[in-house]
Amino acid sequence: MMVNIMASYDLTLINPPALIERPPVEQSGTLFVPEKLRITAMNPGILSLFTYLKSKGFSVNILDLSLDTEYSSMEKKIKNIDSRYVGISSTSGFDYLESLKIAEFTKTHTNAQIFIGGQHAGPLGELVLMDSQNIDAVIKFEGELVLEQILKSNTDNKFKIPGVVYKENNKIITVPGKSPKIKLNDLPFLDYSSYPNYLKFVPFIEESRGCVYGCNFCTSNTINHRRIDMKSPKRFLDETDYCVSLFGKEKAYAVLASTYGVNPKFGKEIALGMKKFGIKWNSEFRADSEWEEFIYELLDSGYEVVNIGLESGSPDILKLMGKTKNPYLYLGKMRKLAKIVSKSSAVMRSNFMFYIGETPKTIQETIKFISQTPEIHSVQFSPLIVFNNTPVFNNFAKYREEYGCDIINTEYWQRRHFYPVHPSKYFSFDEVATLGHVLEKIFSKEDAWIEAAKSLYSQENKEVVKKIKETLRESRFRRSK
Ligand code: B12
Repeated sequence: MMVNIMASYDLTLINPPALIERPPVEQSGTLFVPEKLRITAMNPGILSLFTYLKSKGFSVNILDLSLDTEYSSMEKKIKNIDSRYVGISSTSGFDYLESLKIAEFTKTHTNAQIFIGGQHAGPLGELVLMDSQNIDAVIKFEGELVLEQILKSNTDNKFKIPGVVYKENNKIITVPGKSPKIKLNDLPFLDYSSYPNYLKFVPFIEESRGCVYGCNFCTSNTINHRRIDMKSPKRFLDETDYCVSLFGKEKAYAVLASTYGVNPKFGKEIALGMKKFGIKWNSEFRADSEWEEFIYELLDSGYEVVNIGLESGSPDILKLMGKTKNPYLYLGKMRKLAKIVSKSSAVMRSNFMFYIGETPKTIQETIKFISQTPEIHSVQFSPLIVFNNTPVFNNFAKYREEYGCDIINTEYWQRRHFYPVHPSKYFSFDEVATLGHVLEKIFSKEDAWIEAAKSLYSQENKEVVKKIKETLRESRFRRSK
């Protein structure tokens, strides 16, 4: 297909809304978004692509549809697109159907060629092109250098780049190999103020990209081929300084990392540097990372929620998850961490998952762990969601035989390629969802739970934040929707 060379823009990047089509199951843990709230976050992937491509001289704009609640309003906005290319970013299974709808509207109303990428659509690869006739290519991994190459190219070969999936004569072709990877230190500072309504959102700053761990349920290591790239502390702090000059000191800043401080020296230097900004900020790290090297500096720097994906208190389940080979050391480090955090003003939050193979004994071990670690102020319990191409997805038949687990394989989830799970012969999805609700209420202090949950939603001003917190409190702790 010919691209429209007369178009006003080279590329329009689109952030889809999540969950226009709501799931037909009880929402809990990571699946929990109250009826009255919408996820309101800028899309950092899109912002990074935008910033980089603009710095290379391309004309790019961003269409953020995350607050749209109906397909009809999205269609109206998409009709106005005047670009050679349109790139859609699908972060999670929650926005995938909505992304496909955006592709359909774009194909109907414009002449743009359409790509899709992001942490959900990327790893799906060929499946996306089987799901949609409207998408021309899937970019499986990081997008900056790949999009630059595509936008520069005038030939029909423009998609022949490692990590790109495209159609040729109705055949789906995946170009093998790892896509070129940008160095985070070489990226210009994110161009936040070009993001539509940027002051509505939680400011995001990337500390690192990628994950070196290999948890069997997670996709975080796929997008970067299990490599990690970290910004130098100086680069990170300079960018934060710039970001604070735009967003001010009232907002809570989210520092993006699969594991903050993988290089603990960097973790310490960044924490020391953050103090001078006088802001509140958060990130995530693992219980068994080298947090001893930076924890006191972190707690003295405005760090407000220590968010740990502990996942389980059961040694057997932790091993099955591939979370750690040494569960006793891992759980011991979590206890130590919680004790230290409890002496600060930060919230100690721990996330748990009901995993494949849970038995009454493993659940009891997790409950016992939390009871015996009262310094944990807030817990979140999620049922396992199985993502395409993760080890747990690929080995599911074996697990089914061994543990009696099953995926909820209805049309809704098949279309999203995102499967909730009945964890074992002992527990159904609904049972663990209900149990998760109860455990969250028993073991969380309300304010701490809400503080930790608020980063998914708008931070436009104090009034908005207050209202969101009230809605979260009502829907989580007062049994209203
Ligand atoms: C920040 C973040 C969020 C933010 C912002 C989301 C957003 N719109 O980007 C918030 C808090 C809102 C959020 C919400 C959720 N998230 Co989230 N989130 C993350 C996190 C921590 C970082 C992602 C990130 O921004 N990285 C930095 C940017 C620069 O990287 P990137 O997004 O990968 O973008 C690059 C490439 O993917 C690619 N790319 C991205 N878009 C596009 C588009 C095109 C056209 C191209 C070519 C390339 C491209 O190029 C980018 C630059 O190289 C990841 C985990 C992690 N550590 O990576 C989870 C993660 C993406 N989230 C996840 C989930 C499950 C959710 C929620 C469902 C959880 C919930 N209930 O709260 C919701 C759903 C949101 C939605 N819109 O669907 C899962 C997704 C798994 C899956 N396959 O579905 C992840 C992987 C965490 C995990 N391991 O489980 N999330």
